[in-house]
Amino acid sequence: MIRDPDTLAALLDNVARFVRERLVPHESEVEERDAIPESLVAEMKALGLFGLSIPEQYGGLGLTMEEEVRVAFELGRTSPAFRSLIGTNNGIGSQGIILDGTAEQKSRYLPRLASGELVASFALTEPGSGSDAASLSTTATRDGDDYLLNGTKRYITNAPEAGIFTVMARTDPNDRGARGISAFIVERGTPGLALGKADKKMGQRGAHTCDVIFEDCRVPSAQLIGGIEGVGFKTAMKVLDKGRLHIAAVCVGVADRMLSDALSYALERKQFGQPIAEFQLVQAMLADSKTEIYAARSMVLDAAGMRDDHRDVATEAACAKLFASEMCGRVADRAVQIHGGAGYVSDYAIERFYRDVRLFRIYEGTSQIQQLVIARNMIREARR
Ligand code: COS
Repeated sequence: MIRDPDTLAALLDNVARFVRERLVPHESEVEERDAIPESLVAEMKALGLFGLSIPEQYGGLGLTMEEEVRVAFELGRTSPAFRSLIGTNNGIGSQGIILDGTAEQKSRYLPRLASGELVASFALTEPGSGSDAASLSTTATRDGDDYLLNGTKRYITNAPEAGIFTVMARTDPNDRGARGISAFIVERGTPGLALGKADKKMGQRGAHTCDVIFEDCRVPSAQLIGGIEGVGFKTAMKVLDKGRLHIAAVCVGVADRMLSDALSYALERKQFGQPIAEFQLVQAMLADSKTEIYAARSMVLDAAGMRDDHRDVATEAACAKLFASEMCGRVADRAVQIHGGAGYVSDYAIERFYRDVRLFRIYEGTSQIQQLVIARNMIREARR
């Protein structure tokens, strides 16, 4: 963990400069080619971006949650596709191993995830189970010393790039709920594991998702996370608590970028003889956006600090994700409005961002799931 303020300031500075000088100039190319240039991936590896939240003993930077969200604020200031590539190694792809894995599982996989040699994906969602994650139907049936996995996972981020998958599957066919689910680490190339064709998405070109299909995929029992059956759903929920905070931080960063683009445009663009930034109706959109970004940023930092203090942040992470992702959508909409006709054509980055940020309200739990988590926790607390 960095903790020392000067070291953290230097890291944030480095990331901000990398985003500004290396990533922003390649945004259009990534959009057009639907791919991040290999040279940039190599630079991201060299900067340690794949191992931000992986403990130092495994070669990562071991950032605290507060430090990680501060890095995410900076990484958010460019196309979300860049963040997405390193996102699963720092978040949902690796956290199951970090939080609940055995010592052997950690030492086998974490160093290669930290360096970026290996990309990890998180395979929870299925064709028939999205928000109702506990109803998943992929099975893992014990067969001697192995498990046989059968089922299909859908919209799996970074699956085309992944070297390992954290897979939630049902080990107890008699328990149709959360307690029948276990988590496994499945390596790419395992016979019986196949990938579907890459999804055509609304935005975030350069970030890839596809189906992951298991057909009698034989996985040794040593790949069961933590070596314990029946706790895979809890592992997934703990992973998502952290993931939601990270996504909330990215929303703050992207919103900040969209607002700064809108402000530059409003200062440049003249109508009725003056820059449109002089008009109070435009100022209202700028001011509301600034205020909401500040609110979301404060929420994210507060919740991150709570997590670093080892407090349960399921509610606060959901609040932060709900508010920050909805805020990001409103800022995107206002930023397009400020750009006027120019905001609707792809000469300006805002047209791309508007499509890219739509995903934030959906993945790692929709806004409605965040509302449900928050209200349920409130009710449970009140009844105690
Ligand atoms: N941390 C630890 N444990 C948790 C937890 C958390 N944040 N949230 C739930 N659990 C535990 C519960 O304590 C419960 O354990 P017990 O059976 O021992 O009591 C178990 O997990 C089941 O929880 P719950 O009863 O709340 O499950 P439900 O199926 O009713 O609902 C929701 C769970 C809807 C919150 C969950 O399915 C969810 O988050 N869905 C959205 C999935 C998602 O985000 N998908 C995105 C895919 S990844 S990009």
